[in-house]
Amino acid sequence: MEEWWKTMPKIELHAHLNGSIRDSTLLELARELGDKGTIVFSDFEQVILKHDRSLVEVFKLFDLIHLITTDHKTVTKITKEVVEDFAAENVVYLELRTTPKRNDSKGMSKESYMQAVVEGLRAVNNVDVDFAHKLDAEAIENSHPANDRNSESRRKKICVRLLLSIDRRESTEAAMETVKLALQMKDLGVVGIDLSGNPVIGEWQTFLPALKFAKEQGLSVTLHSGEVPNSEEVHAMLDFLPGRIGHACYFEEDHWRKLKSFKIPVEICLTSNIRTETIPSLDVHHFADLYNSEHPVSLCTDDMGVFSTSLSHEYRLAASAYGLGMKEMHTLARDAINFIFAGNDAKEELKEIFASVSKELKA
Ligand code: 6MZ
Repeated sequence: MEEWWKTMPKIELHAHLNGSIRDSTLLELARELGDKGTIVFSDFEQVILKHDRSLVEVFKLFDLIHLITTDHKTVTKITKEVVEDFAAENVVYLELRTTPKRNDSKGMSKESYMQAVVEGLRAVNNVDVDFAHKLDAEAIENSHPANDRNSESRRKKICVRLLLSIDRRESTEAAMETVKLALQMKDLGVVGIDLSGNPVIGEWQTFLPALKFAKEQGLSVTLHSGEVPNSEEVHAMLDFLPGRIGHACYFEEDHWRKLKSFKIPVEICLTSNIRTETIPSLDVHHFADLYNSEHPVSLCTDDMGVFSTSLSHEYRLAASAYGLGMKEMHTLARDAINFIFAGNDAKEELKEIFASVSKELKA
């Protein structure tokens, strides 16, 4: 059974790059900074090794992660590893989100940070990464002779698209800079914008101009919504009609009604919600109601490093908590194709992948 959740094809729509860092890499990077005297390693070791973190502690850990991940080479290494880890558990489509960071003292601009991310996608070598548009995919296929369409030994492939995150600490101008960068990087697989960061910080009105601009320019938008109680903001976010929303933990009756009538898909992060105590237990998690009312949902990891999880684990967890079988879980994974932000080519390719597994399940 364990193996089945790993081998079944899956789609990941809500994964933060720097929340998905391997513990071993985080420890290695922290140790290096400790040796250089930039941080006191022993202070951070405990934080890294702790696995049951509250929402407040999670954001403290992100501050540490950001201290550690300030050079381009590290960003490239993390990106490469994260994509490899998702591919290893048969994630066939990954929408990876990250906050472009500017760090003048390190000579890092938002653009150079994103270039380092793209370098990381190019550096993956144990699986083919289709991250840009058709041309790149063809170039990748041609570069591997084993990959011709008739070959039995086709290499594993993962389709990766990028979302640029606006951090709730940012100003309107900084958010706008991120959206402009996303537009500039469309040919490198950037398909949308995410609004995330500490949910008790920042005002919706600050980000609205940049998010509106993103939408007008044809970028898809997903919003972290309802991670803390904030009824007015949730209403404003739903009225914005984002392509998807993440979490939806502190939703009230009228929010659910609106969400369902607008049919906005929800990115569900079970382990994250339980660990951060935004939902007390799986039996009262809104996944069950949304699933039963056939509202579009997709299981996601959020931060597989920070929460010590994997997408396979999230599927196994949902199957056992809500009594769902392999066929239902396969359908759940497949139906996420309908709300990925990539275009029709990627959708068609994914449909083929899932259809071949459906046949096996029927056999
Ligand atoms: C809100 C979150 C988050 O962007 O540096 N992030 N924002 N809620 C969450 N749920 C617990 N998990 C991660 O990845 C790390 C950043 O993603 C956002 C935070 O802004 C965090 O600093 P990147 O790659």
